[in-house]
Amino acid sequence: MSLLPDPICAPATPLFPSAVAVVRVSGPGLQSVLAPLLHLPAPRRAEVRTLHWGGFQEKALVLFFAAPASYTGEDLVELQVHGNPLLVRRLLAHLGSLGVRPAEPGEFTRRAILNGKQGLLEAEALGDLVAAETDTQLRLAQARAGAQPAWIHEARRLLTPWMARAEAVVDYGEEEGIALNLDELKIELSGLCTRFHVEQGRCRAARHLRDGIRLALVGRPNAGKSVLFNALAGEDRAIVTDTPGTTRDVLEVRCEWRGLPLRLFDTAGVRATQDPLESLGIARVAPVLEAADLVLHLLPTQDAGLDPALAAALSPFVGKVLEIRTFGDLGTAPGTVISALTGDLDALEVALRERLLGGLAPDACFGALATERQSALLDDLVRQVELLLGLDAGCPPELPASLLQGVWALLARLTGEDRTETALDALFQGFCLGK
Ligand SMILES: Nc1nc2c(ncn2[C@@H]2O[C@H](COP(=O)(O)OP(=O)(O)OP(=O)(O)O)[C@@H](O)[C@H]2O)c(=O)[nH]1
Ligand SMILES: [Mg+2]
Repeated sequence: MSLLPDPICAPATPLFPSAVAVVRVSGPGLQSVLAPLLHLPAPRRAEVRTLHWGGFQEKALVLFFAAPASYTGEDLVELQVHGNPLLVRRLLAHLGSLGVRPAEPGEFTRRAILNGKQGLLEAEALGDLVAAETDTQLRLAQARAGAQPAWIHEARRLLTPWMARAEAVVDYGEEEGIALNLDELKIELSGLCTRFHVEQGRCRAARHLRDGIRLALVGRPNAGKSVLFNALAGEDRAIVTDTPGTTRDVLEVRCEWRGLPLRLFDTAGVRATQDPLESLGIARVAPVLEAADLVLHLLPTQDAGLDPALAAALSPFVGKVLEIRTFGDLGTAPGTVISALTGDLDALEVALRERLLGGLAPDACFGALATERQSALLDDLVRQVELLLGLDAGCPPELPASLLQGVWALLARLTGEDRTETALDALFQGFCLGK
């Protein structure tokens, strides 16, 4: 029985009318598989070939990457044809008749990982790169796409000699009387633990940036919500007047403000009212608060207290409410004071960084771990190292050894070197075809 993977193909560009479309083929022995359609050029030399099939004749620019020097580690062919979706579908169907089956989403990258051409962390970064919607998200993904984080290498270098000893302890400890020097181990691990904590902080911040921040603007009528909404969005989206109760519907805009990817929501001013229209607008505020990552409660500097209706609306969400004093050009108040009208928003930037990024600047998060999977494993790593640091001298010698092996195994899961298929399955569910 042959264990060779079957050849796969997919469009690597969207199926829309465009100048050029790219069809990718990967698999072993593509020279002979594709022989009925074309004679492949020498590896890495772009050459034009006329492809004939089913009555079509298409001039294609052909690139051949011979195994193992390719994205997937297998023979890989890229056919650049005219960007007609029907043409691409016909070509893919013909490839099917040659025994090349359609690829699953992410299958090219899956093969790249299985062939050791790509690490799991880099593949996850690639997924983020394709999905990024703002400059920060692009930079964040690019910083991770290039290489494995240096701190993982450092952790491995530090742990390697200890791993050998741990194995000896687990295998022969009892008979041979071998034990780990726990004090020495703890000294080395405490530096590592500090580094893991730093990475945890960067990771928490990076996740906010990667996922985007749902930010709701709430306050009494005329608190300056819509002016701030427009200022953060960088466009004149919301109507602003000095009539209280101007905004009725919830307005939403996606933007990046000072490096923060935001999904901003402007809402109706909350107060007790008899006006049926205004009440309808106010009824729409609670679901926005519910779904928000962070609620900015805008309170004008001249206000002494809260309208009871507003206080009641905010009370279920106190944990995620940040108070911002508006109208800073007309008065002062304790706390974070801004004036959206004059563009004085520096205090808001500081407050958002503090609250969401643990005080970090967005670009300090570049290269940090950022997916849910990575973040959960990083937390597990910290817990495992903290368990080791908490061991006392009288513990059985196998305990530090097996905890140490646990740390090592978690690092391998993080980088994908343990080749768990479930991690790959989860990753590629979100991938597009041809990637
Ligand atoms: N001087 C000054 N005026 C402001 C400031 N922010 C808003 N305003 C003015 O206050 C009025 C109300 O601003 P909006 O942004 O529409 O207030 P809102 O909170 O959206 O009000 P509703 O939609 O009615 O709930 C407008 O005349 C704004 O120009 C500020 O920082 N300084
Ligand atoms: Mg408004």
